[in-house]
Amino acid sequence: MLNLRTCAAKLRPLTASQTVKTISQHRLAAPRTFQQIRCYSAPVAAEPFLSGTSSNYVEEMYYAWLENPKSVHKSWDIFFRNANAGAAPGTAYQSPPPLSTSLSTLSQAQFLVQAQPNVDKLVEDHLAVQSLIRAYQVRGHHIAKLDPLGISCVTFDDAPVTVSPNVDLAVFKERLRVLTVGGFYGLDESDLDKVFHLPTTTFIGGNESALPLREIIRRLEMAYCQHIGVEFMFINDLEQCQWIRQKFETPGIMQFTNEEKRTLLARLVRSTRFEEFLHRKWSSEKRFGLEGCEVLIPALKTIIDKSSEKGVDYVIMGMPHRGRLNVLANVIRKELEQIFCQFDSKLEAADEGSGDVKYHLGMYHRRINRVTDRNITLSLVANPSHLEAADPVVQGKTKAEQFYCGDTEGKKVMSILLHGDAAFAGQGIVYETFHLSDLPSYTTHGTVHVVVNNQIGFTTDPRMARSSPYPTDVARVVNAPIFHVNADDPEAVVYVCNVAAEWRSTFHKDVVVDLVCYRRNGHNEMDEPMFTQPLMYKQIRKQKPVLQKYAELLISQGVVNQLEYEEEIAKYDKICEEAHARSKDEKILHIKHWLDSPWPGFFTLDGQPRSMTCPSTGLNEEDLTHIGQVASSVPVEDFTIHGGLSRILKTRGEMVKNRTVDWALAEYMAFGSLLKEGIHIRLSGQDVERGTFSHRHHVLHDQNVDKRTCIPMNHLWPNQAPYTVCNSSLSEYGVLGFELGFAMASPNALVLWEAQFGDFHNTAQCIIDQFICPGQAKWVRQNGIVLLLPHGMEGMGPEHSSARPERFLQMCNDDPDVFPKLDDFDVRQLYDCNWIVVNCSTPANFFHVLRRQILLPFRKPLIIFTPKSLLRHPEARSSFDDMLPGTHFLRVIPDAGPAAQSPDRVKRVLFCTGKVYYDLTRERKARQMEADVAITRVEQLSPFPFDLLQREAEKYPAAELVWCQEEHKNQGYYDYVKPRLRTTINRAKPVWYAGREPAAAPATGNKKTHLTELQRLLDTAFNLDAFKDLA
Ligand SMILES: Cc1ncc(C[n+]2csc(CCOP(=O)(O)OP(=O)(O)O)c2C)c(N)n1
Ligand SMILES: [Mg+2]
Repeated sequence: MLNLRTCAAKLRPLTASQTVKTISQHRLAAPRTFQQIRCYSAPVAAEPFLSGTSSNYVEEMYYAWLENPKSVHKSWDIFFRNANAGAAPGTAYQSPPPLSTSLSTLSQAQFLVQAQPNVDKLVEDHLAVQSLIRAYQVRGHHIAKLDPLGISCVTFDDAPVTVSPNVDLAVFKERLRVLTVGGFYGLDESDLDKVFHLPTTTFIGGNESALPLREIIRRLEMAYCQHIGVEFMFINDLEQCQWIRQKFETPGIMQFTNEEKRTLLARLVRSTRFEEFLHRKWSSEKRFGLEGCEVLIPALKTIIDKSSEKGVDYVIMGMPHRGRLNVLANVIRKELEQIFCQFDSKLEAADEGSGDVKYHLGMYHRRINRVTDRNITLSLVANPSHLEAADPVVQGKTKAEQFYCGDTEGKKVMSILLHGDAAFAGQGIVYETFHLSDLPSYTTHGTVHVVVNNQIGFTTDPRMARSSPYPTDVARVVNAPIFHVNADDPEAVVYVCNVAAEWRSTFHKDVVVDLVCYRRNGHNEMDEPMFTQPLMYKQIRKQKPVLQKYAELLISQGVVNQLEYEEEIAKYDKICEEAHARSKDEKILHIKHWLDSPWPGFFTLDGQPRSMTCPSTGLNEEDLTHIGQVASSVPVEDFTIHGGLSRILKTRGEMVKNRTVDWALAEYMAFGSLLKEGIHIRLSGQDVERGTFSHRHHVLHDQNVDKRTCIPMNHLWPNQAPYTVCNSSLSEYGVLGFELGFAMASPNALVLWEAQFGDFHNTAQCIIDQFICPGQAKWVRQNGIVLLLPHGMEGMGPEHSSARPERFLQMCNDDPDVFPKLDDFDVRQLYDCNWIVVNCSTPANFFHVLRRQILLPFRKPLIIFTPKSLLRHPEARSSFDDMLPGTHFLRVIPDAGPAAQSPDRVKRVLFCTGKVYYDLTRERKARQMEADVAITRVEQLSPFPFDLLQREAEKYPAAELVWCQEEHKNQGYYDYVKPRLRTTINRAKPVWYAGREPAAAPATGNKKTHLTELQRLLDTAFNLDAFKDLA
């Protein structure tokens, strides 16, 4: 918890240079006849009042004096004249002359000698008032009445939570002690009616520049200590701080018209009655109701209305379970019958796949915003149970939508993220997502975050769930202002939501609205909260629902009458009843109706692929050559690249002349050719621009000009699609989620995420397990994201070696025991699978699989285990011939040597995948066993190439079948491949294993052991007696 010491630290004033900047912004017109305060000829130590906090005040005085010398006290006038005249250190301050003496009659010398004892008190009082104002700005939220239950879970210190709003110094003494830490800065009862000049860092004065202390305190109380707690003074940008102060301090700024109040009431009616309706009809169904935070609906609608007014026409939202159905119904406006029919357990599923529970499904809806009369599209992204996992996905989708509509500043497309208090504080992905918010290739130009802070997470109290006072403290890292608001004050909520939306549209930065509320029921409707939170729930039972409170307020104000209120309720209840009646006609549940990202035009009207074929992924020689030439050149003038890179480009150029490609060039060819066809390509991940292994070099850096870069890929063709390559923050969960979201937005983009090393993908496991693997099954949503996972056992130790192929393969949905039907097999099989897993052994195949990803008539995630040492392996090269028109991705690469020429004589077929192929061929050659042992490469592991492998197995009737891998036996591919190979051959023969023993770690840390293990597996692979005794 925040203690007094940290509070005291927070009270530290702005630095003088900061203050000068703000003040100068506000007083640009002031003539600069005097040096800036920091440049006084009198050193700070020599003028005791010119230190720390007081220097701010002195600067205030100085600027006031510049504008009008008479506006400041005479003592200041003399001081500034003296200082301006170059008074020696310590002598500029002199006591003022007697009031009766005219200043003009005094000589310069006289200024420097006369004394007046009261000035110390005067300066101190002014400083005290300024400190007091600042204390309210910094710490006012600590004592604001934020908790509707009044049991505040937020303890900063012993601050009283509720204090009478009377401005009576006696009452406020304690309150101010808390606010100001060191007491009331020496101000006294007698000072309450003294008038104080207001600094430019406050707006409480309205049109007045000075106020009596009593009024200053009253206005600060109104601004900072009612139902809104504004946390913003940590923001580094002074213009932004001023903007917020102005929004909350300006007297009378929080005014609502009667019309606005009625709209707010109507929205609360809908929110409240929707939950009541569900409760009445399905009292024992889980719905994670919004009771206790019904104000969320008007809050979101306000943010959307205001954003629409500011020009936004597409809002992408992500949210957890709490109140999700209500948001679907009343914010996104999903047809109520579609929601209600989800409660009917007898409905049949129309779509293939698992489907998902109703409070996880997404939604996309375009409509007219009634308040602004402008079109608005709302999309709620489907999400798993895993709290906050959808955050980066929403951001990625938002970025993509901005990108595709040319919205470079986020003026048209924005995201809103909702959070629970426990999840917001607890889940690290929140932090990872915040850190994307200001990165050029990841920013969505400001997200409005709304926290449903019901002061509980399932059964756990905040004091056990977080170490920070608020659940929102994580947002401080990106300087996002945080507006805490008592959710039982709907007008305060709507006000801060308006400010939040305006903030976003003004500064394009994140902002947080913390709705401090309660949860009327248990975690879900079946739960008993009194087991664990008895006192809290006793209080909640006494709590009047917010709708009732607000209706009573408006009736008492004469804004509505009882009858109108009741009619509003009856009107909405009727809407619900009618929709319920209609919902009974629904017989089939269409998950398709819950799609969050439709791809218009990509599928047929029934949502089917336009064909079940894939054209050749080859490319004509001319294009291959052209891309190769650009890849080996610097396509801009006067650009000096590093000498080492010149050599790399030269080698590339030679390869192109020889009509060959290595891995990097193959990738270039695939990307470059798709860009020509209008396919946007986005490659993101840690250090992807150069490539972890220094092989890619997609961004060239001028060695002489700072930050001057060139991306040759963007200089390939006139009218090509743009290429985005971006080094990411050091996050896997956040960035992979983001790219997945980016890939959701359009089927006409190739979006790739590359792990630094393949094993690091496990810190993004939730995105893989919850979205990539089952996304289509749960949400009928396709996604063509590509994961590039560097993988290979190269003696680098337990880490950096394995991208864990076994994990991906274990999650493939193809049946190991069923030999599939083979009509239009290769594409149909891809259509049916949940993702594609490949490990290419040649650059050409890598080229083809990347292009196939786009040329397929549907989208599937693609997992590629990519090489490390093969990037530079002289044999891992491909000829242009393997990439020309008519060529395509080879799911299996059969042996093409002596073994294949005389297959009957072959004694063993080694099936393998990836880089071990090169070890095996080297060994085979060394042992002169090319006619005895065939080596078949399985390039596409999943979906399993049953058809081609059947052909391979049948081709060598006398051969033993062996699966060979460099990974340990319990890892890699063996457990996946073995049963499928057995099915392929109708279990006619055993499938033997040549590879490392089972192990806990993916690889040894000892180089020698590594080499010994490798030799041992090669010995087994080529020892034709190895399995004799086992047969
Ligand atoms: C990553 C993750 N861990 C655990 C859970 C289980 N769980 C579901 S809801 C919940 C409590 C959430 O509390 P909060 O974020 O405050 O939201 P509330 O339910 O109070 O609205 C938990 C722990 C989950 N869904 N996701
Ligand atoms: Mg909660």
